[in-house]
Amino acid sequence: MRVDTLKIACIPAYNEENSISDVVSKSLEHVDRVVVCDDGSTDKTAKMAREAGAIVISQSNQGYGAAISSLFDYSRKENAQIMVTLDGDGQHNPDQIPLLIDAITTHNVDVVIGSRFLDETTKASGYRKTGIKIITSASNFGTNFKISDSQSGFRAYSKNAIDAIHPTEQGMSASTEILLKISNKGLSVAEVPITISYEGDTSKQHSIPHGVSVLINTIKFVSIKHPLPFYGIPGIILLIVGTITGIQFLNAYLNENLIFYGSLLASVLTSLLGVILIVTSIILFSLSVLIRENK
Ligand SMILES: Nc1nc2c(ncn2[C@@H]2O[C@H](COP(=O)(O)OP(=O)(O)OP(=O)(O)O)[C@@H](O)[C@H]2O)c(=O)[nH]1
Ligand SMILES: [Mg+2]
Repeated sequence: MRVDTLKIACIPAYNEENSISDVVSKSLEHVDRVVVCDDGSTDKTAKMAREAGAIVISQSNQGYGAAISSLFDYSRKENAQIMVTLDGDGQHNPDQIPLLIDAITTHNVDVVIGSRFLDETTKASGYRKTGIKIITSASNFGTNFKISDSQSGFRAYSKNAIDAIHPTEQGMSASTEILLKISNKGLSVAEVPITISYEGDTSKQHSIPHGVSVLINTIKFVSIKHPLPFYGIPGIILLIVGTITGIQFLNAYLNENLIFYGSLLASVLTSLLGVILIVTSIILFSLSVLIRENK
């Protein structure tokens, strides 16, 4: 194997003893090395992965993002030219690894995302699809990308991307965090259609709490990246509403000697909230400019 063309498949796996052997051995047909990050599994995931030919990184259970971060560190240290990530639960088809690698080598993009929504035959259930679409729209707002599947774990990263991205989110929000970092670093992204299997029990977490927590984190990332519209616009609207209510209160008091305590309270509270949001947007914006300049 020539080190200057090293291609590694990286698989985060948590209690995947039923599927990991198959994923590892099929992946080995398309890359030089397969690395599994076993994140404190309590079953035979590590043993099965090793027997199937993978290098296994073991660590205490910290979450999907922590495993992805260790896999980035490994690929960077080994000077990998291409790193492909795929799930260990068998939902991704390792025979599609070349589709992602080819997009990097022939089109010279930095990151390729395998999208389950570009292939008509994908059978994602309605609410799961809706959830991913909502998260993807929020993520696209933050990144200015126009991708269709921000939550796909089937991705390929070029050496540029491996060197530039250091994920810090420990949980499932790492997929969005990485997209934000790709956008901040000015790396290029493309999508290729992949298939995904929803047969059997593949989820590590219940879909709804999982989706809600990823959405909240996505909004957090986006709000930090675009503080002026995110906090400033609602702030201005609240301040306008507060001022109008205040004027109405004063009008009634001065012209008719009536005191509407409700409007007085509403006016003070909305104006105060508006001012807090406007100040927050300015502070966050100034901080982000400072950080960017320091870089
Ligand atoms: N190392 C590690 N891997 C994890 C952890 N949680 C999930 N994974 C792996 O990450 C992959 C994706 O996890 P899933 O729970 O299937 O998440 P998902 O595919 O986005 O969700 P579903 O569509 O509901 O299956 C699988 O290979 C899991 O084994 C973790 O805490 N540590
Ligand atoms: Mg899964």
